[in-house]
Amino acid sequence: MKIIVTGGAGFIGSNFILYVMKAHPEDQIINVDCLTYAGNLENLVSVENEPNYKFAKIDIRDRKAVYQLFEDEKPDVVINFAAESHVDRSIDNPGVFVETNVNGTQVLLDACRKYGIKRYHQVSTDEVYGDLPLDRPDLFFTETTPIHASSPYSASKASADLLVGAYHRTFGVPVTISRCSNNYGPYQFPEKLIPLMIANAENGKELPVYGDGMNVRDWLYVEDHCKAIDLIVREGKVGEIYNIGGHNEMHNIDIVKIILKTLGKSEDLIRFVKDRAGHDLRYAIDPAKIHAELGWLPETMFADGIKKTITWYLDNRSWWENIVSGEYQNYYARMYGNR
Ligand code: NAD
Ligand code: TDX
Repeated sequence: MKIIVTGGAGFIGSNFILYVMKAHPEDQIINVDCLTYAGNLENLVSVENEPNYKFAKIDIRDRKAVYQLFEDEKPDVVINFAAESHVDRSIDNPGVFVETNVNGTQVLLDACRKYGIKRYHQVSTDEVYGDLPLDRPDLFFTETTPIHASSPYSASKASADLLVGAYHRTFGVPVTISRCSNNYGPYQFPEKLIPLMIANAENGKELPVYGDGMNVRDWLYVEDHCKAIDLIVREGKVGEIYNIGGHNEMHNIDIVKIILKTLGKSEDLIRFVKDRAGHDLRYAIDPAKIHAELGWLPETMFADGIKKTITWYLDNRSWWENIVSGEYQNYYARMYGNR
């Protein structure tokens, strides 16, 4: 199978490429990524010289370049990870989220329509469902929960999902969509909660917790997400949406405390800061469908996954130090300077 993986230089995309090249060495992978601030080819040095791996520096908004790639490569499958992915950045500057997440998705769908495809898979998020109240632990997102996005990021991801569904119904493009909860693991950019807190604690900087720290996220180890996507692409039913999550809900403050404890640092580093605008209270996925239909279950318990993740960041200091010492400092000052 020839698979185009868009956004393959980012956090989940690079974990997916590393996973799939091990699990299915017979497949050919084309990593399509325009290398925004979040794209890092260092993640893929271990496979960059493999004969079944290729990198194409292409922006998914660039219709001409995308069409040319389809014409040259004739892919069987497209898996779209490429996106602007950080909620805080979408509050700061929503425009690029619409451009990449909505218009970029449409370009890929048009290319699939024009050149034909066996499967187009859209990597979406639980954030398209909005949030759940903190005092109703009995409620979960299912695939039929109405779309109800809160941030410009989640609105752009929800819009993309609607386009994907429309291209299936109207033009018969063979699509699937997955909506996953919060991922953690190696190669996550240190603007997201877990790597940001690890990096700050290691550098003796304050740990900025939004609001009262009681918001709830449902954490999944990145490799479990990758396995689920791989399964959906190979065995999932065309036209279907699959929720992915491992019933692992945690308050943000508890995650921060676990990180500090594991690193042997003081809780005095915690600083409660001004809340995120429109901050979603709780995400919680009901993964019953993917379990019943495809037999998927998460394999990594949070206690093990967070240890592995912290160890990875300690062992790969230069990977994130290069980031936090560069252009990222301007972002950090803008986001946290007056908070
Ligand atoms: P990321 O920000 O780490 O990586 C995104 C990648 O996309 C980067 O390599 C970037 O260079 C590339 N990209 C951005 N704009 C592009 C464009 N116009 N053309 C080509 N490439 C472009 O994101 P991530 O955390 O790995 O998320 C990957 C996907 O998974 C996203 O679609 C996101 O919405 C979804 N998702 C993420 C999570 C999570 O917890 N991180 C959870 C559920 C779903
Ligand atoms: O400095 C921080 N302090 C803080 O309290 C940061 C960066 C975050 N937080 C809080 C906000 C959230 O409640 O931690 C929680 C997690 O924040 P993020 O890591 O920014 O993730 P979230 O907003 O939940 O979105 C993530 O999960 C769904 C990904 O970034 C999305 O791409 C994915 O779709």
